[in-house]
Amino acid sequence: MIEGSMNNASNFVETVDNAFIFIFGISLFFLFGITIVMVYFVIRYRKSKNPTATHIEGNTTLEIIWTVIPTILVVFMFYYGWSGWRFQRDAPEDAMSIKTIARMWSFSFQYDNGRITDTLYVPIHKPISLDLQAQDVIHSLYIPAFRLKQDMVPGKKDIVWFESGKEGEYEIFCAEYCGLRHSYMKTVVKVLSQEDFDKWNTVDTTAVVVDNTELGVRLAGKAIMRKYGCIACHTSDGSKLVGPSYKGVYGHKVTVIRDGEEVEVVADDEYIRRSIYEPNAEIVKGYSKGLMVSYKGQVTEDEITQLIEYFKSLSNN
Ligand code: HEC
Ligand SMILES: [Cu+2]
Repeated sequence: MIEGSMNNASNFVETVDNAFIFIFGISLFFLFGITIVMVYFVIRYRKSKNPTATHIEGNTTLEIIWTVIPTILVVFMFYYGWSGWRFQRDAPEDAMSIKTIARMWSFSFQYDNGRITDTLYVPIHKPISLDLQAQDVIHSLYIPAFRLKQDMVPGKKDIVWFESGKEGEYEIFCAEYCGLRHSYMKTVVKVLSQEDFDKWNTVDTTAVVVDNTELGVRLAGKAIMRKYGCIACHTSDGSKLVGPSYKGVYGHKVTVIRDGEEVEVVADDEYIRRSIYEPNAEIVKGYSKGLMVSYKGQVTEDEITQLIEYFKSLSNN
């Protein structure tokens, strides 16, 4: 167990809170101190009591005092802040690594066994290191209860870590404005006991069961859409978000812009696969290029097949 994680949501709560209280306390002290002295002077040296102003040349002792004391205070603030930050940077070697992906507009978490989720599950009393990757624009992983925040910059590899000492559910936000549906990038981290975590981690929900009933197909499709955050931009009810709705797409004619030219294509299996693996090769007319990133290497062929079945079911009625 890492020092400081005992009963706190994370091992950083103590250091961050101490630095905060220290800085806040000093600021409060000076706010009141200066205000009181100022008010006192205004009254004490008002015109009726002190009609002629005194010319003061300076006072070396005072100058030294008000330079040295604030310098010492600021150095302490820096020390507190810096030591807390250093500690957040150095993940222990035995930390469990979870790949954390941010894209417009969702987070997803990928575990060593290949499992991908939109909620972060972690065991209690175990150091966890999050391997951060932004796929499109700058995002920022923010877990207020853990006192943890780190920008996620495309092309830059950053790692943050934590150890939680308190089971529960804590909010995760994106703290860097990343476009239209930025505020939808919220999810949670669930801190479980080791047994519950192991149980969760062995029951495999990645392989969504497909039976051939319409309900089965829809459940599987919805689960995949949630897992990869497609629902940030697409709906299944016909309403437009950032991308077109899936309703009524399959088997119908779609007007797309390919190499700057408008062409009509039929949305068949191949078209759907291309839309997911090379989304910017053909842009549906009326929508913007560059918003949807390729899901090659993430969405598997099996999942594409399931999605196609799902889209078919949305176009049948
Ligand atoms: C950041 C927003 C965003 C996300 C996330 C996103 N898409 Fe898209 N998608 C778009 C936009 C915008 C278009 C239209 C432009 C284009 O053709 O690339 C589009 C187009 C499509 C099309 C073609 C639809 C049509 O009407 O012809 C399919 C299929 C598709 N997306 C599937 C997916 C799947 C599956 C996922 C998740 C694995 C996903 N998208 C995630 C924005 C997004
Ligand atoms: Cu974001």
